[in-house]
Amino acid sequence: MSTLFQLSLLFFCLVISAFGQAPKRRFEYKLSFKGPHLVQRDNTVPFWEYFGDALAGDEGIRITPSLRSKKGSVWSKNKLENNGWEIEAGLRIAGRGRIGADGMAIWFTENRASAQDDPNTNVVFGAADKWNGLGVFLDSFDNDGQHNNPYIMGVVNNGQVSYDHQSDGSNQHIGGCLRDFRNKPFPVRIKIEYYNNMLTVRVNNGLTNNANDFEICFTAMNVVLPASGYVGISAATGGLADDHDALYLLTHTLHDPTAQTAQISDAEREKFEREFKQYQEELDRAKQQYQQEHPDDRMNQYDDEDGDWFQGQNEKELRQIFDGQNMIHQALREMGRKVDELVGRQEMVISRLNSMPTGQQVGGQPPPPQVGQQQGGQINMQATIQRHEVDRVLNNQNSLLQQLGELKYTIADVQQKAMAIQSQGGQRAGGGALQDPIALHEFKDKMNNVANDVRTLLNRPQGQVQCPSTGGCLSTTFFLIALVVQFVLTIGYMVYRSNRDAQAKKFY
Ligand SMILES: [Ca+2]
Ligand SMILES: [Ca+2]
Repeated sequence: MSTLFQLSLLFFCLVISAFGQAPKRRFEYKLSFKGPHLVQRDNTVPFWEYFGDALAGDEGIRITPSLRSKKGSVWSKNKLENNGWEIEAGLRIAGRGRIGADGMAIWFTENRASAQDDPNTNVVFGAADKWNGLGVFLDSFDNDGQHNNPYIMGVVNNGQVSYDHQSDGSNQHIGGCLRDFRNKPFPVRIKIEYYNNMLTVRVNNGLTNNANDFEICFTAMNVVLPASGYVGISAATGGLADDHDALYLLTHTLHDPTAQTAQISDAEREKFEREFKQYQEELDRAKQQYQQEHPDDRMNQYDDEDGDWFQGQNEKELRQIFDGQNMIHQALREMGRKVDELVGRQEMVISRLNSMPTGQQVGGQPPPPQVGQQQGGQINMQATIQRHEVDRVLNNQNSLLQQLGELKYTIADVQQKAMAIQSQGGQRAGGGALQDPIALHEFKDKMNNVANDVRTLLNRPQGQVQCPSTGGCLSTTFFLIALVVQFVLTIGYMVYRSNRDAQAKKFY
């Protein structure tokens, strides 16, 4: 049974190795472009031709500016002639609006644009309709109102069918995926692979800058494309407009790794690489010469910046933020790794510690007494030390509790005394009417004076009083009554005032 299993596993591995072997890739520099130094002095891009509103810069080709109703395209001068290939394009689609239009397309078609074309016929994202080959569309605008744009999709045409814009090609595409590709900090990258009649479109939606970050948008089997075709990128704007930039396009041909022509391919590759290197050197020389001739030219500024040719200030800041976040992310990952390492070490130490007493017990036979005593002594000592520490902590806590209790008693005592003082004060304040001996004495003196005055008046000889003949003179009885009323009022006022003072004191 196990032999059968091993045999089947071996067979499975052989099958995997036979079919899973990656194709050989060969870079096609005549079907590729990439900045910097993209344009030559005569504003042409080597091996490429651009049409319509497209404009080539040093770091990329602006297929359309963000203006209404613009169309542009860029096409390879040479044909891609291989039955397996991979095209990777770096694009930037940016606009101020929440919605953009119309979109962009990457082409592999039998025919291409020419200078004699009527611009009105370029109705499919800036290129001609009824194409023969493949178009991978980045459709920004939602024509059919299904809320499924921006959308990336592939449409294969045999040269007979008109593209249906009104339905956003929903019945014509062979696969697609919903991806927001507008206004991203990094270039949006589309990788189209055609090999063994299988078409795979992978996407990086411009949130990371890592070279290998791609996710599959769609895969389609049994796709038949022309044996050779031009490679192109086109774009169009409508009532709404975005900048559509093609930053680079890299083409590789894919070859069967087991084919006999591998040796010849290597030789060819070396030759092409040599040619490419010579070409690059030539470009660098031309650039240096240009810089010497035009030392103040703005072009020099762009040379120091990496792919920033089309970037505004905001995009640059966004990109810096994303770079910073990437760095933080990396640092966090590194920290996480170190923490894992530490945890691993700690576990190792713990497991070793645990194994020490167990080993002693499992040993079974009584160890030599000295060694046994030493080990036991060590372990006991560790335990005792720990017990001491715990005891000390407990003692500290107990003494702290005691101190807290004492503090509580003291506070209660102080509170009691304060309350006693308060109540005493209240009592004193309550008896305020009897408390004012000085005032009473004064009052008594005044009353005495009044009484003396009254007595003096009463003791005066009657004859000296010249009463008027009329009854208007003050009678003695009336005067005494008035005096008593005044006395009662004064006493009442003093009692009232002392009560009020006592009440006021209570509040403080
Ligand atoms: Ca559309
Ligand atoms: Ca739609």
